[in-house]
Amino acid sequence: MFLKDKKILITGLANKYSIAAGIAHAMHREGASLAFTYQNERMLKNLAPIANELGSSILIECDVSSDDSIKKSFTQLKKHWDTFDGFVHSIGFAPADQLLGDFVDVTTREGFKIAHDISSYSFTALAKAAKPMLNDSSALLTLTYLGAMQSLPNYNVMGLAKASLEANTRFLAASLGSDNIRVNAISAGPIKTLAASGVKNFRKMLSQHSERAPLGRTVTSEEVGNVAAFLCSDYASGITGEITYVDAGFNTAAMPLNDKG
Ligand code: 0WD
Repeated sequence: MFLKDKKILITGLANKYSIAAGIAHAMHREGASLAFTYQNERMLKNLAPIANELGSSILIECDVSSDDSIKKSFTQLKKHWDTFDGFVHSIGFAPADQLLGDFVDVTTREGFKIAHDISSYSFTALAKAAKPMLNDSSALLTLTYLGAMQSLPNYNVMGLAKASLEANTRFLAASLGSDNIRVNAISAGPIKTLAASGVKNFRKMLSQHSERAPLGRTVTSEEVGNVAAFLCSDYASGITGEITYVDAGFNTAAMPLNDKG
């Protein structure tokens, strides 16, 4: 129970397949009290039973594209928790037309703006809003993907947004370090979720991942959840500004082993 006495806010739990669901389960298992935000009314239907199962009745609407919505959501949270110990930012978005086709052909100024706003700036925006309520030894966590470091088909402008998110993690870590607030990211391997289904040929990504990854498989949301729980716990008190890969080793292998000739 290494998160006993920790209060953690979870964002981006769209349904039971969300990575945020795996994280919430692991954090609950380790004794954390949880609160959740949801993007809009439509998301509440899937979130409510999961939150209930995890002993939480704190469900707050928060659309991270709006400063007003973020402000209102923290005012709401304050009614339940005077202070808390961190949040998980599990939010990413780019318009569908940005994730289909050749990068140069499909990327637009508007698509770039939206992808960076929702997938990267929102992490800063949430940190800004949360800061006055964060306890000593708090931890913030976001979810990134290898597309920040290496190109791949169709991921396109999301790769740029994830690169921004990773830099964001380092700058937030530097900014909040003096308050003893840690900021980290998990770079997860591909997992079949709602957001992932927006990336064309995602199934092919999964099978290629299993071929090249040293562990010979993909990862689960539960595995990501376990690392997330650790990173937000005091056991990780010496870790900040770090991108931790939970990808069955995929990023460490240049070629599949069965290609050795
Ligand atoms: O393979 C994967 N699934 C990977 C996902 C590999 C590596 C990283 N990630 C990242 C994603 O990029 C994202 O940052 O993990 C994070 C969580 O993604 P997920 O669990 O794969 O996807 P999903 O279950 O769809 O949750 C993302 C949610 C949204 O769901 P949809 O699919 O309806 O957009 O992000 C939320 C929303 O609930 N979201 C927002 N929340 C508040 N305000 C907003 C918004 N404006 N936009 C999206």
